[in-house]
Amino acid sequence: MKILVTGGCGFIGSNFIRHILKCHPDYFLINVDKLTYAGNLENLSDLSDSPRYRFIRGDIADAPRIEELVSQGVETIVNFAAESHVDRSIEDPGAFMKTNVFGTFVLLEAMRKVFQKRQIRFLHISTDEVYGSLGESGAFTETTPLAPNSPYSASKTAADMLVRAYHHTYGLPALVTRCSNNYGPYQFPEKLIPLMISNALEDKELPIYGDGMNVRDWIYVEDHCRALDVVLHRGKEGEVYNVGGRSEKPNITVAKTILDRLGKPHSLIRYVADRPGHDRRYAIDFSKIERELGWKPSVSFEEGIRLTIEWYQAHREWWKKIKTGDYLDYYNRMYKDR
Ligand code: NAD
Ligand code: TDX
Repeated sequence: MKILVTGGCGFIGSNFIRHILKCHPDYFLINVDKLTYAGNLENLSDLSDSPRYRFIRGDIADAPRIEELVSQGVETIVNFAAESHVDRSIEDPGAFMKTNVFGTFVLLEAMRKVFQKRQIRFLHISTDEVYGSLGESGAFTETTPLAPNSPYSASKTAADMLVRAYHHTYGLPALVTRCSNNYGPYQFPEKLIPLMISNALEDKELPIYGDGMNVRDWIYVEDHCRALDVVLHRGKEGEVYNVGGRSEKPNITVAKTILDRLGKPHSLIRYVADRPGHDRRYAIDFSKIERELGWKPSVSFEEGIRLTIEWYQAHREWWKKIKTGDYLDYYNRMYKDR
């Protein structure tokens, strides 16, 4: 199979590319990535000589470029490309609309031009954040009304709705997955877990928003990649599949777990002003994908966080290189005097 992956130089995309090449020895992957601040060629540098992998620098919002790529016998498009950080969407939402909404529209239009002539499918990678925020109990199912609260989640919701409309109106063969918070190797250190690990390793403060009791449902990235593999091959077109980790944790527990495992003091934790509009709790009901496609998460939080901490300890060069220049400007804007 020939797969066009978008945003493959980011965190989940790079793990997915490695997963697919390992599990499907006859597949060929094209990775189109704009290389924004979050895209990093080093995430896939081990594949540069692979005859089954090709990297192309490009923007999913560039329609002629995308049409040309899709015309090259691609059988599946897996759309990871996105602006993905909620805090950055609060600071400057424009790029989120351009990539997440307009970029998805460009991909769907390219699909519309070819899907009736040949076999092609579209797998859109969405997020649990489209459902909004939960109270103390309950979990998001695929039929939970969409109620996004941040510019990021609003842009992801708009993209989901475009995918839905293209399937409904044109019969375009598309599937959507909505996953909870991923963690693992190659995650950009602006997100909670890699930020906490790398700051702790440098004996820097761990900034915790609000009261630290916001809850996320953590999933190890390899489990997410396995779910996408299953949906890609056996999912039903027009359907949405929730993917979750069955690992709900308050942020403060995550921070303390990391400090304990690294033998660092809890005094490194600093409570800072809350994120505006901060969603309180996410939890995923993944019984549909479990029942229909036989997937469930296999890595416990304890195991996943151990593997992740070990990876960041062993790859200091990777994140130290990132935590310079523009990143430091961002970090100071976000956290200094907060
Ligand atoms: P990331 O920020 O690490 O990577 C995004 C990648 O997309 C980068 O390589 C970037 O260069 C590329 N990109 C951005 N704009 C582009 C454009 N216009 N054209 C081409 N490439 C572009 O993000 P991630 O955490 O790997 O998330 C990947 C996808 O999964 C996103 O769609 C995100 O919404 C979704 N998702 C993420 C999580 C999570 O916990 N990280 C959970 C659920 C869903
Ligand atoms: O410094 C921090 N301190 C803090 O308390 C950061 C960066 C985060 N937090 C909190 C905010 C959230 O409650 O930790 C939690 C996780 O934050 P992020 O890592 O920024 O993730 P989140 O906002 O939950 O969104 C993530 O999950 C869903 C991804 O970034 C999205 O791309 C995905 O769709």
